[in-house]
Amino acid sequence: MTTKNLFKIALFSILFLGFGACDKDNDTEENLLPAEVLKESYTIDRFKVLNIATNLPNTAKLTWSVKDSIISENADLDFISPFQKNYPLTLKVEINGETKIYNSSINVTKETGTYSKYISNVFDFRPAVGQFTNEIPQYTAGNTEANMISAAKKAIVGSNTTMISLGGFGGYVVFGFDHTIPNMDGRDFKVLGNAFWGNEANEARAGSCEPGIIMVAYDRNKNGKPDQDEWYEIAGSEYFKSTTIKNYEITYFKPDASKSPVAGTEFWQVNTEYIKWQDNAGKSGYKVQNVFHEQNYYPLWIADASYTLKGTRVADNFYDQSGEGSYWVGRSFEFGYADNAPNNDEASNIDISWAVDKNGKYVKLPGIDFVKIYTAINQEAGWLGEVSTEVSGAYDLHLN
Ligand SMILES: [Ca+2]
Ligand SMILES: [Ca+2]
Ligand SMILES: [Ca+2]
Repeated sequence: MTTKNLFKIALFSILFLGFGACDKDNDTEENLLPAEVLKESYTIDRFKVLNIATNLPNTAKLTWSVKDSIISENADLDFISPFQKNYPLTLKVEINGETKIYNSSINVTKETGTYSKYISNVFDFRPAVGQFTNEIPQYTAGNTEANMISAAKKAIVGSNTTMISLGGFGGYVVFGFDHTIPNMDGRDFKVLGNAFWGNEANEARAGSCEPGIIMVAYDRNKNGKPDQDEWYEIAGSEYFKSTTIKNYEITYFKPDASKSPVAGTEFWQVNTEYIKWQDNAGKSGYKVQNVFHEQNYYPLWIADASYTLKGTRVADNFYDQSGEGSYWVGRSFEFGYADNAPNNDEASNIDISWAVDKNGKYVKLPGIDFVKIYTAINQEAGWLGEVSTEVSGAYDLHLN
């Protein structure tokens, strides 16, 4: 045998034994946890979600902590912070009676550029029929839906806003922010409207309160837009009550211009059979045209002869406080709705932790990127007209 061949055999043996040893190690350590699960450190900008995936067996129990606070018990960690700061991170993994601790850190850096705490974009706008529809924002002949979404954007983006009206039940707007609003302890963002208190000597926390349902979305797939499966409803104070109707649907029909107005008995009733509506509970009727608003109440950019809006319907909150039809007030709900309390009231602030899934189960979102608001009430408050949610902006309570 040549020296060269001997060398080859020796090398082969070393490789073979080497692999053999490796196999043996794997056999004995099969139940042991890997030496490394986390990187030494992570870096993420403020107001951005860092996702750390572990790929451990799903029988493992994970506990994520920053110092003494447990921040998650999920397989993946979604971490977000509004502070430029370094966080020591600990992951405790328990499996088959074995426990292992992994240490890392998260370095939260200041973003380049400047975030706005206010709404940065409007994605969709479709009001219900209403006495302010086609006026707030203003419709001009030939406007398309895209034009009206731009008009809504002009009204509610940034700090210097005006207002949009969502009309009656189901009318909605969808907007977003240029960063993720983090879900911190307590309330996280404010929705601005035009609610105000009435005569507080008669009743406290009642007045022009026109509640809107708030939905939130976290941009989990990071495509910059809200996808259907990313939406969750904020379960406000009325959510679990038996008087609240889930999956309510209402269809509004375009007014028939050839039909003569049917005046009512009250001075303000110009046409009591103005806009026909029909709901998914088998009820139908007409929305009244009043003397104070002469424009068409049906969105003029919608060519269809009818359209349907849906969502959670909350019980009527307006009543005639005067007893003679002259003074109507709406009761404010305790928490979790838009345009339900004055802008300086705590009730206009929303906690992302109130979000629930379709089955009413609370979900834990790291933060939110998008908000949808729609009118929650299907009520005509006498001469005041339909209860309609107004939106005049929104902002992140954690960004200063
Ligand atoms: Ca929160
Ligand atoms: Ca998305
Ligand atoms: Ca209002």
